[in-house]
Amino acid sequence: MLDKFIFNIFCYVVDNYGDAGVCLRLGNDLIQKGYRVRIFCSDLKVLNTIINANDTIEKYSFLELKSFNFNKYDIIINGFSYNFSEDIAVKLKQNHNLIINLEYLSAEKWVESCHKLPSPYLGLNCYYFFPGFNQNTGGVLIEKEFKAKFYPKKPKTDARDITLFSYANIKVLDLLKLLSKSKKHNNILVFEGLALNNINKLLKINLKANQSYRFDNITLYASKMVSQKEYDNLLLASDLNLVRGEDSIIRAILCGRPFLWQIYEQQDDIHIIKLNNFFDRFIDIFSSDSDFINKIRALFISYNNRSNFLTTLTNYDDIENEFFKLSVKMQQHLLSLGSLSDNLLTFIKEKL
Ligand code: TRH
Repeated sequence: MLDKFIFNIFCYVVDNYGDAGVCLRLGNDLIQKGYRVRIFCSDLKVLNTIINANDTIEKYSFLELKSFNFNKYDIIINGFSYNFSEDIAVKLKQNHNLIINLEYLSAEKWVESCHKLPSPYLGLNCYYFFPGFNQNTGGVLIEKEFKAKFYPKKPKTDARDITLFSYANIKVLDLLKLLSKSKKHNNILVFEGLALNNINKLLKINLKANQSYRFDNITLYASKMVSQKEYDNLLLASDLNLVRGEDSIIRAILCGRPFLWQIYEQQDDIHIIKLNNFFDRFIDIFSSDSDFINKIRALFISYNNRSNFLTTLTNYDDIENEFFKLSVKMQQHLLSLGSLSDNLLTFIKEKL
């Protein structure tokens, strides 16, 4: 039924890579499902940093939006409720185009009551669509290709492979101290940009991409940013992933491996409320694991610089096995929600 339709993703990049990351991932997943997809991006440089070598998505800049002629077979996926101008709205109104406001990921309860509601923006044919962590939301993006690459993993006995993608974060130092007490050697891949700058500042070193630095039982390997698929593969191959925004955290969960989330900071500590809601949603599902989930919650809160819990832990080794088991449960739960792209396509078919 959707064969003749073209998906147009409006991707307004506020900051960092997550906005482009989510839009690119959704676009590629729709292409895999046989649809034609165009992406209009406000920052093609950001998009091009993470785009994969074989991606066939059609790319346009935001400037091109103004002169673009949409027809009735265009569906608009408006990434994160971008306020596009009235002249664009007039064109979309003429064709009665379906517009989906794809929202930010949040585990807050209110999301469930707003998911799929009409959005009154400029009188357009527009609906909210919320990713999320239970059946009352759109779920998260799960590409078939990603699922096929998954393999179960147990922690290795002698070494631990870790990826580090963070913002400025003083608590990375506490984490390194904790890892240095481990019986295992820690190989940490640090990505260029905010994560590497942070490490350099904390350790007073000047590590550059393709260089390494060893101290205690830790070796840091600095890396340039890689394509999104390469990044996903690195997460899959690791024993612990230190992630940050909404796209990398979902990948980390889907890998079924332990992870720590440095959540994107918002005013008035809203991000800490979101972080707590995230754990609440998992306690809703795995109530018998609530003690351990709360321990991991405390770890995350501390990693986000709201407590000193990290310094009270004697050894990461002590929690690693249980953390692996919990991570697999979280992964299985997300998989059970079905892919956001399928949930979205079902919704679109209802609305056309
Ligand atoms: O880049 P981010 O910090 O983006 C953030 C969040 O999305 C946040 O929710 C949003 O509000 C804010 O930006 C404006 O983190 P995130 O979401 O994890 O996105 C990173 C993307 O970059 C993700 O798609 C993975 C990708 N990536 C690569 O492709 N290659 C790399 O080498 C790395 C480290 C990441």
